[in-house]
Amino acid sequence: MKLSKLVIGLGLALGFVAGAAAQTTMKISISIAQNSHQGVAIDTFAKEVEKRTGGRYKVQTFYSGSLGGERESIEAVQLGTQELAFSSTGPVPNFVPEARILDIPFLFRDKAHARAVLDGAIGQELLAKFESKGFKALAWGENGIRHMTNSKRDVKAPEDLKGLKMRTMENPVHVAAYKGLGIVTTPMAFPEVFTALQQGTVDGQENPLSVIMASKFDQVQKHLTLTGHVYSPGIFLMNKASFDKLSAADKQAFLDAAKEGVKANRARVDEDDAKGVTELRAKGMTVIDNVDKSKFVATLAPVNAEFEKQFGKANIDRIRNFK
Ligand code: EAX
Repeated sequence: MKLSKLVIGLGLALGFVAGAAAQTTMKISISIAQNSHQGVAIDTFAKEVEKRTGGRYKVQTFYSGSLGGERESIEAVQLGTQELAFSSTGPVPNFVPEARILDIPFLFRDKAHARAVLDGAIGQELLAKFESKGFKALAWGENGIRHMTNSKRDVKAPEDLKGLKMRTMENPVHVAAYKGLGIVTTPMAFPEVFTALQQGTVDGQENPLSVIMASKFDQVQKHLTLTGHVYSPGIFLMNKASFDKLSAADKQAFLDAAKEGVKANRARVDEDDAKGVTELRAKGMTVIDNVDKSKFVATLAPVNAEFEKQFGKANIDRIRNFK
C-alpha cells in the first residue's frame, strides 16, 4: 500500500516535471520578412528544435523586426529578455569586436570561400568569442553577398558613388569602407530603411539580392549594381544562461537544429542569387551586372591598409588565403 502510494506520488511528480518541460517556449527573431533566407533559417530551426527535443522545447518565431531591429534583438538576447535571434553581423562588432574582421569588403572570393572559413577553425574560434559576452553563438549562417541600390543613377564605377547618400548598417567597418568610396554614410536600423528610401531621406542602400527581394526595395529603388562589395554573414545567437540550463542532449539538439537552419538558409541564398537579377529586372530595376570590381578594390586600398593595421595583416591573410 505504502509502496504503491509512493509509486503513484513519484509518477505524479515525474508527470508534473515532464508537463512543465513541455511548456518551455523560447523566442527567436529576424529583422526581415518571413519569406526570405532568414525566415527559412528560423522556421527550420524552430521545427528541428521541437522535433529533436520531443516537443519539450518550442521556439516562437518573430519576423520583420516586430521585436526590434538587429541591434535591439542582440541586446535582448544578451540580457535574456529574448532567448534567441538570427542576425546579420551588422551590429555584432558593438558586442564582439573580434568579429569585425569578417565585415571587410572584398575579403572573400565568393560564398564558397566564406562558408568554408566560417565552418572551419577560424569560424569556430570566432563563435567562441561570444561566450564571454553573454551569448552562445550556435552557428554561422548567411545573409549573402551585398550589392548597391539607389534612386539617383546607374553606378558603373566607384566615381559614380561620390556624394550618394546611402543607408549603411550600424557597422564601423562598413562605414569606414563606404566613406572611402566617397559615399555619404547614414547608419540606420533595418526596420527604418524602406521608409527612408521611399521618402528620399537617403538615396540608396546596400544588401544581398535576398534582402532586396524580401524587402521589396525594387518599389523604391531604380538602380542596382552587382558590386558584390562585401560578404554578409548571418549568425544564430542564444542567451548563454538559457543555453547553459539545457541538458547535454538538449544542447546538442539546439546545435544540430541550428546546423539544419543554416543548410536551409544557404540553399535559399543560392536560389535567390540565381533568380534575383531576372526577377528584379522584371520588376523594373536597371541592373548593372558587369562592373570591374578591381576598380573598387583599388579605390579601397587606403582603407584596407588601415584595416590591416587595426586587425593584423596576418589575421586577414589567414582568411584571404584559406583554401
Ligand atoms: O539581416 O540591416 C541590414 O542591412 C541587414 O542586411 C538586413 O537587416 C538583414
